[in-house]
Amino acid sequence: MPFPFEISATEGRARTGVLKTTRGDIRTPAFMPVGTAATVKAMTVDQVKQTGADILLGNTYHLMLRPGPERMERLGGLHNFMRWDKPILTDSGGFQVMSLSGISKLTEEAVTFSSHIDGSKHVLTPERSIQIQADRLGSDIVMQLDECVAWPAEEKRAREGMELSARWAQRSKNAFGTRDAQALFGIQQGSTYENLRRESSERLQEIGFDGYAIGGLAVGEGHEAMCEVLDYAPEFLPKDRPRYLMGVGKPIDLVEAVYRGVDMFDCVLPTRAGRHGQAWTWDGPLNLKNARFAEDQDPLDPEVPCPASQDYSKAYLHHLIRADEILGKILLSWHNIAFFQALTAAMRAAIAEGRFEQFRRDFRARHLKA
Ligand code: PRF
Repeated sequence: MPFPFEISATEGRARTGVLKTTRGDIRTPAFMPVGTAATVKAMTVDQVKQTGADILLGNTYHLMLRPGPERMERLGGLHNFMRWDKPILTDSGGFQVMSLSGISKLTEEAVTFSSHIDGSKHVLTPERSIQIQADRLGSDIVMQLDECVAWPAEEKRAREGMELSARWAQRSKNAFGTRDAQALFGIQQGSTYENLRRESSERLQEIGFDGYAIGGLAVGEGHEAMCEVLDYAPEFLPKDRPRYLMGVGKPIDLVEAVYRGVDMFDCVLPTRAGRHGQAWTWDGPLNLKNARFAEDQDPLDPEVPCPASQDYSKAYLHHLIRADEILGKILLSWHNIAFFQALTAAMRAAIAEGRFEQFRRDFRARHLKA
């Protein structure tokens, strides 16, 4: 395994530890801010670093369309291009094809799609996705190409997607080979079917990956249904490798997933919500557009170690958002990313100190009270 994963404490199914990469340690549970187009929207990499993020997520789909993988390689890879020297995990592209591109065609061989930018036609195979991620972008953690079946799905359809993902897992592994300084993660699929999730996990483990993701969740099934799948899905994966729940989620989703044995997360929520005037706090989400903040002199959260959280009044943020000023989006994105990092840091500390059960109870009581 290229990257040791050292679990330092557990409480029930929850774990805390460190994934040690050549570009630095990833403290788990970890939240990865999303840097879709080689930028965490509205933030400098120095700001992102200050929030305590150990790793960013990048997207094959976006970067292969613009600026293009070969150009990216000539420019020294994604880290050099965007000036981020810590680890980067890249998603493989299939999920973004399904959610963003025009007409797409899925066959055993590849996914063919037209660009959401200019309509141009592109083909992504498992092998090409690995080549773009590992060799052109220079990603530290590479994801296999998979198929995320839409929810709800009948079992037959869910099985097809799981089986195609398993065959693409093998092709991805063959294309990746073994590397010292880069990791490859497999992706469990199977929709809401326990037998499919189990079979998916077994097939991935036979191939052997450096880490394992849980895909196909947070696609419309809702928090309760997702938690029901997470009651069993992480347990099917190896205890000694990191488990990554893709595209999740709200703070309550993170807490409940960590409780069930998940180690890593990514989501556009903090930055997207920030651009729309929503601030996430220990007391839940706040809509800064709301007139009740017009003369509120308090900061968003004096305890979140971030200038955006401590130094600006809610009245000022309310004004910036109402006036559609760029700074409003910047400050709320910054605060939200800092809050998500504070949340994962608090979970790590709680697990390390054996009080995660209590943390979860307190969090639920405070966060859901509204
Ligand atoms: N597969 C991949 N990326 C993803 C997902 C998936 O299932 C999801 C589902 N929440 C988000 N991002 N490759």
